[in-house]
Amino acid sequence: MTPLTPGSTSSIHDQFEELASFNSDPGGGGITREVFTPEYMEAVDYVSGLMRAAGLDVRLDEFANLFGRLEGTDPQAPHVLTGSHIDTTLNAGRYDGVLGVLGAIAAVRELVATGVAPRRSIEVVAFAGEEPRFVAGCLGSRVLTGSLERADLDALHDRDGVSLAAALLDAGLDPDRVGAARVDPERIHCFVELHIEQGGVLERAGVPIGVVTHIAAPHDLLVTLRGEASHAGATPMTLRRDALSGAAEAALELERLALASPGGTAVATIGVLRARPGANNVIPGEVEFEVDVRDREIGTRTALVDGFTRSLEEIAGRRGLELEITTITRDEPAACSRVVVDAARRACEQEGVEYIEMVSGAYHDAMVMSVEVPMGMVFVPSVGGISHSPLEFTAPEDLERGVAVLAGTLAELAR
Ligand code: HGY
Ligand code: MN
Ligand code: MN
Repeated sequence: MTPLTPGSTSSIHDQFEELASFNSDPGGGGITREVFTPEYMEAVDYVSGLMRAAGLDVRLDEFANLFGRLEGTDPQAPHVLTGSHIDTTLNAGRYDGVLGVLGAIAAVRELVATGVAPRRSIEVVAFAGEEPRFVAGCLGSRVLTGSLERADLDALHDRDGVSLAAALLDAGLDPDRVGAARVDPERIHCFVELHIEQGGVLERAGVPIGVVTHIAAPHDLLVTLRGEASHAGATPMTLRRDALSGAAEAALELERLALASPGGTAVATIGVLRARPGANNVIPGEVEFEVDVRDREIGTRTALVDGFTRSLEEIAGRRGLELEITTITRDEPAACSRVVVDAARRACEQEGVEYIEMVSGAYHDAMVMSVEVPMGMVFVPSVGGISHSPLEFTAPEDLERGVAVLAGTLAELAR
């Protein structure tokens, strides 16, 4: 499908359609567009064209974070940053992250079209690598805020063993120059992200807009259990050190701990598990799995991770398995700035749109940005609360309402 000429004033709905065509796995049913893949870099080109067509000054930083700038009347004033990501997780939907980028371009177009001349410049950003292809998420915003070291680029690998540094090189970028993408937080007045909710709170409440007050944060682990690979037929059950059986016991223990966590806001998932050597007639000698634990409360999250670590040690000891645990990310749950929250609330009131204040269960680049700059988020409903799935859907009028609220929020923050 040939992309529309980015110069055309294609509607945001056409743009969602176009962006969905940049897909590494079109036969999979959903959209897979992982960061730094060829399809991803083509999508970045496409969005650059949309930014230029909107009259924005476009730049790509050393980590392929894409920026489009609308100069304000006071170009020296700290600017308002708004955006999200256009990379996807595996077999995903078409709105996660994309709404925050296409919606920000549309919101800025709307402000210009209605004659708003913001005092503060407004920058639209598409952060590279929000999804965890390399186990850690929010890579682009970590680079911008200076929390991703050069050594991390070699240490982080994807499921095929490709390092982040190698993927950068494949995309024509220089890992040794990524540090130059650091932005002085003094130059950023605040960050606002428009995003689909990815849960069912708004739908159940029958309310079209969520103004986010807090973002739950992940503590992600990479766990390796090592037993003994041996013949599946000739090895008696009592003489085995089966790493996968140990991992299976750990997975059920993780679920039990999360369900028992006081306050009921913790969640825990093992979404990736690799058993080696991976033949059906060899007892798995080694299993590596990725653990994602999240909570809006740091105390209950820490208690869950500590409890799970003790369970892993007990299981490994009892089964004669070696245990290795590496912490991949440990982000602080983030509080949104009242400045941004109140601007979003007033934008809803001006639009005559009902809203609720709510917590985000998903993490976002806004979570990372909150370490250095005031931030906030605006949510629109996800039908059925489904996301990270081909079934992910948000009604067109909800998308447009989100853009209108973002435009009003930006107009106030950039005043
Ligand atoms: O996993 C997350 O919360 C985000 O959608 N990447
Ligand atoms: Mn996501
Ligand atoms: Mn997202």
